Amino acid sequence: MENRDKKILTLCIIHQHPMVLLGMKKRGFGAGRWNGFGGKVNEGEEIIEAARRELLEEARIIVDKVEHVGILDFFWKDKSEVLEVNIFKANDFKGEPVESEEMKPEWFHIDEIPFMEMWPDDKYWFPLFLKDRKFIGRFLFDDSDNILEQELREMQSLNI
Ligand code: 6OG
Repeated sequence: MENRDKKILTLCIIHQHPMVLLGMKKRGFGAGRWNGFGGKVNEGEEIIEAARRELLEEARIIVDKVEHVGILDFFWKDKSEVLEVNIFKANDFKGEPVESEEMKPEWFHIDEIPFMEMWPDDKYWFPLFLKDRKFIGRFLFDDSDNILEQELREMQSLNI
């Protein structure tokens, strides 16, 4: 496990209760699913700066205060790659979300989050996200992206 290539990614969701801002991923990995905004962390870049950059690139919005709320590791049964997805929450932002080449933004009421059109892990951790909890976890998928195994733990802090 330790030798697998690990990619560090960000995922940022704007939460203005009772609404969340998601984007329809238009291309690349996860295309056709609603998700938060995010992507790969560049060499030498702070993870939180990567989260801000992706929000600007993908939704054209600027966030100042963002909170690191979750760390999820994703594994696939027959792939060596591991994704470490760092989840961030922001409540306020500047600008108006607009569609980019990568994402089509849309607001959802928390009772109408489209879990059937999201990554299958999301329905497990989103309730913690909405309650302002912090969490870590790991999910193992098969090659059709079905969950084979999962662990999810609420944490007091992510400084582990
Ligand atoms: P690019 O490769 O397009 O960034 N991501 C996931 N998000 C959820 N909710 N579940 C997963 O389960 C995910 N795997 C990756 C991280 C990919 C974006 O997709 C997120 C990034 O925000 C497997 O640069």
